[in-house]
Amino acid sequence: MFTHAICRLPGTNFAAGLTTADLGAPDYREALSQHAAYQRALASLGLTVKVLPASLEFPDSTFVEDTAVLFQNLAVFSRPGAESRFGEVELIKPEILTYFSRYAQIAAPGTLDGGDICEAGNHFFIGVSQRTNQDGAAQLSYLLGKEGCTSAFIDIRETPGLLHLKSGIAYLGNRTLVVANALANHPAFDGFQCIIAEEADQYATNCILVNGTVILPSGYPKLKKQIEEAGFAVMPLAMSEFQKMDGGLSCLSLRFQL
Ligand code: CIR
Repeated sequence: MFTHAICRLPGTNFAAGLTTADLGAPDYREALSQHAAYQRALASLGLTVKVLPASLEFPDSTFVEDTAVLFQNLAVFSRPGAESRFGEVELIKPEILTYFSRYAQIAAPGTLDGGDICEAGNHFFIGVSQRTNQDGAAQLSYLLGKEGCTSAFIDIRETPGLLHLKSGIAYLGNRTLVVANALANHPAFDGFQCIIAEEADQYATNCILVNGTVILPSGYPKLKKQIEEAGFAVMPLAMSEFQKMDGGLSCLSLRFQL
C-alpha cells in the first residue's frame, strides 16, 4: 500500500524539455489540467500528495520519478543520464529527506534514471538504457542486495521506442507484469505472468498499480480490457501532453509507504 506521493508541477517552459516523440509541442494549460487530474486520482486512492512548485530551471523536473529509487526506508538518489536533468536530484533531495531516514547516492561514472527501475516485491528489474548505464545499474543492484533484494538487468538499448525500462513494463503485484510486445519472452520474466501489450499499446504499458487500482493512460481499450480480465480495477487518465515529452504515468510521482 502507498500512503504518500511526491509530484512536481510542470513549468511554463515544460515544452523545452527533452523529447524524441514526434507528437508536437505540449499544450501547457492542458498539461496542468492533466497533472491536476493525476493528483486527484492519487488522492482518491488514499495517498497524501505533496505537490512541489514548478522549476523553470529544469523543464523535465515534473518527471520526479527519475530522481530517486525508494525502497522501504531507503532513498537512493539517482544520477540522471541526461546532463540537463542532473540538478533535479539536488532540487528534490530536501523534500525526500523529510520522509526517508536512510539514503545513498549513485556515483560517477554511474548514471541511473528512476524510470529504469521496476520494483516487483523484493525483486527489481533494472533497465540498462540510454540513461542508465551498466555502472549505475550495478551500483543500485549492490545497494538493493544489501536490503535483501534480488535484481535482474534488462538491456533495452536496442529496443526501439523505449526511453526507460518502465516505458515497456509495469508490475501489478501477484507476480503479474504488463509487458510491451517488444520485450515479450525476455528470460528475466520467467516465472511471472505477463500481460503482453500489442505494439500499438506500447505507451500504455507505463501504468501504475496504486492500492489495488491500475491507473492506465486513456485511449487504450484493448490493454484496458486485458488488465481487467486479469482481475484488476482500471482507472484511465488522459496523458497526451506528457506523452509528447516522452513521459508517462509512473514518471509523474514518487510513491511510497510511511
Ligand atoms: C526525459 O526525456 O528525460 C523526459 N522528457 C521524460 C522522462 C520520462 N521519465 C520516465 O519515463 N520515468
